[in-house]
Amino acid sequence: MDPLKQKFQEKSEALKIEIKSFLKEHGNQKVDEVTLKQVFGGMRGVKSMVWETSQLDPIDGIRFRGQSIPELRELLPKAEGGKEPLPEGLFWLMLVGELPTEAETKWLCDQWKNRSAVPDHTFKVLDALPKDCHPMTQLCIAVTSMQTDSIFSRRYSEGMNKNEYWDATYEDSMNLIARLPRISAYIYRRTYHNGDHIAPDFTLDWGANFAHMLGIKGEDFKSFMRLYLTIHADHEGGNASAHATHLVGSTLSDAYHSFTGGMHALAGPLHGLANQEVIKWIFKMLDSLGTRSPSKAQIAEYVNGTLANGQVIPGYGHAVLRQPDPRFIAQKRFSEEYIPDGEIIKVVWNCFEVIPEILKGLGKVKNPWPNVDAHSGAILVHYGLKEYSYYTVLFGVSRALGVLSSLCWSRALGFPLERPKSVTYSMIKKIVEEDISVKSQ
Ligand code: CMX
Repeated sequence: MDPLKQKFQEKSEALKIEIKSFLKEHGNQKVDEVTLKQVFGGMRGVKSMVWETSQLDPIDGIRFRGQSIPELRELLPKAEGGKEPLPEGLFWLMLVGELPTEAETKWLCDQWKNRSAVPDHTFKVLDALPKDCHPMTQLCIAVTSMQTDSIFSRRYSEGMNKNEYWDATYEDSMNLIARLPRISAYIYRRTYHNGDHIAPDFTLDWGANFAHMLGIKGEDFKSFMRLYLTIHADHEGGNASAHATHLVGSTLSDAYHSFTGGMHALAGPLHGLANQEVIKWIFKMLDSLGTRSPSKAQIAEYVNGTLANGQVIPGYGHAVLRQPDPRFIAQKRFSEEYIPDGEIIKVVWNCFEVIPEILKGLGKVKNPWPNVDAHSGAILVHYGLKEYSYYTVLFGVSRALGVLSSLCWSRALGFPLERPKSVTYSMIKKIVEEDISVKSQ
């Protein structure tokens, strides 16, 4: 058995036993109460799922196995001569809860190279799609087309013992993650570069090879991709892409189907698609103002116009966070170091100074601060990746690391089919009326 799988098996078996006896003793302990507002309000904050790989605090932001983004930038192994963390190291950390050594990270990097061959039919399926098919649609179709290779599906149909679900899920997850840069770069090159594809360079790590296959040159872009693919990887379990992956996976759909479910959720403008919407909104603003360096007063006027049109300001607000997103701050720090004079980056920074006050003034926005999507587009544009319809695919490649490592945990811990209870409005009214009548007696 490979060393990562071995570690995962030992840790997950121990936790499974512990949880079983913990539940036996404390199974009826209340962990939450649900209000009407939460039932109607997208289940905000309802504690109803176990997710081991990361945890989100409204003020401090995301922690991956307890480590913040600045800590990860220090602690995770780096590429030779590079300063940014390798996403391979983050996957190891999320899967087994230990910071990997340089050698372990190199082993994982080699594993993903060895597993990266994409079936021919996936390229044919992609080539059959119109070029103006949205890249997220292409990604979902490409991943689904690779389901033909699912080890979980094959072994399930052969009568796999349920104690082996985790093993088959691990194999599928490792293969899928290994292939994602290749299919995603293929989507980019066929959509925007006349199908002029670039072969993988197996001397490079996972993130740098992705940068290479996209055709964007330079060491700084490779560094940015390593950082980007690390910070977008996971945001605990309740966000739409993670929750969708978890829900689909709970039916024992394999990793390909489950991840595609997550990607369909990521493709929505209130979630991952916001990264394309941000830069689109910025360029529209610059066009309408007729300048590449608008004043803060001009930005404020444009923001008010967007709000008056009944639209949200993309890249701002969050369902959980109540402070500027540390993922935004990490990208700002990167830009301050590598691109201090970037024209569009300065627009993003000025927006950061203007937009929160305006959103606060509306009196209803719970978090007026920028989220992860507010910054990435300006950096990508700077490096020449200007086709913003593609941006959510980059987010998706990274998100695979978190949702698939969590899928492995769900199968290892034997989590059941997810099946919450829905209610009708009249049922809710009855609950409220009965409560009022009991209290008035
Ligand atoms: N611009 C304008 N209005 C906003 C807003 C924004 N950026 N963020 C929230 N609001 C509004 C909501 O639309 C809601 O208005 P109504 O009561 O009229 O419907 C009100 O403020 C309260 O919303 P909230 O409780 O603060 O926010 P939610 O938890 O409901 O929604 C989110 C969170 C992210 C969907 C929302 O802030 C938003 O639409 N932001 C813009 C899109 C975006 O950047 N999404 C990316 C999030 C990160 C990611 O997943 O990638």
